[in-house]
Amino acid sequence: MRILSGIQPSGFLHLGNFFGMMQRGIRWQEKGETFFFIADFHALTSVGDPDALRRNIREAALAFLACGLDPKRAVFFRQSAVPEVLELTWLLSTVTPVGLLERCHSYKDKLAKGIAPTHALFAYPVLMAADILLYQADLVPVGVDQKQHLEVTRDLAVKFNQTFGPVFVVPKEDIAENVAIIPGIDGQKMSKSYGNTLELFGDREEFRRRVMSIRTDSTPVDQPKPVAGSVLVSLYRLVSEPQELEEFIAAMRRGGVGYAALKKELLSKLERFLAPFRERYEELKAKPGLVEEILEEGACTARAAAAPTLESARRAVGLL
Ligand code: AQP
Repeated sequence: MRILSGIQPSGFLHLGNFFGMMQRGIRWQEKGETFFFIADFHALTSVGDPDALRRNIREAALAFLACGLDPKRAVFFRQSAVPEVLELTWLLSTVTPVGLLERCHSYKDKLAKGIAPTHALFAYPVLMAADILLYQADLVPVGVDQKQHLEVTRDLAVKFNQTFGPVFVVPKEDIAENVAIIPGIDGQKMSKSYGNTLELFGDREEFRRRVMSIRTDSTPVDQPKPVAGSVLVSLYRLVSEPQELEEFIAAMRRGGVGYAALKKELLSKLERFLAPFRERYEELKAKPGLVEEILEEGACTARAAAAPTLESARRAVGLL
């Protein structure tokens, strides 16, 4: 079984990326043939500063490796190092109804956030379909925000196969309900472009400040606190033992503990959880050239895997 997933270097990686995709994707290393990529072509739709993009790419690669991606088991590469993906995007575009792209929530959300309505942003799901179909992936671990894009990928694979013959594996999504949407400090989906993230490897003081500014209601210290819909509980659940979670929830229900104390308790569990990853991150960061070497080697393997698919697709449409 081949498992593939990607991450955009559109900013620093955060807890939502970790629990929504990275952690689950990395677990597949033990069981299948895994491909992970840094989606730098995709990031061009939102990052306009070349230096920022270069920095983000390196940071995303470091973060993924620090979180446990093992380049000996997984193929790890930059999307743009396999330019075949762009040719496949074009071939898939020929079977992509405009209406299908017009219905994509992510496009509408990004416009609402003030991102310019470029063709690249509009065509993003076609490139994403090419990312997946090029490697004949069976399974794609993602957060729920990518569900619709996965449906587009499946639609395009089926339509292409029906029109030109069986070229593509039709992939399945791998979404885990308990981590489908990790909330950010304001309660919305944690997202690089919402400015509401808890970064995995960012400045520690800023991390503390952000945890302490997580949105809560104004229940007084002595009163019981609502548990349903609480961002504190949603995040605490991810990084604590069941017994600790029970005690945290019991303290909220009892009252007598203020939000500041609850946030400090959450902070300590987050720090505990992230400590080994942060240590590994610092080690990797200190090794010049290592990340670049890993990505280059991954790109060679990825290109070799991509070539036969592209050839089949070219042949199917009549280009060979
Ligand atoms: N809050 C989240 N909860 C669960 N999963 C999430 N993912 C992202 N945020 C959450 C999952 O992480 C993977 C990589 O995401 P991405 O960086 O490629 O793009 P994204 O989903 O658009 O992430 P952001 O942070 O929201 O980026 P921007 O702001 O640039 O759009 C995906 O599998 C995603 O589901």
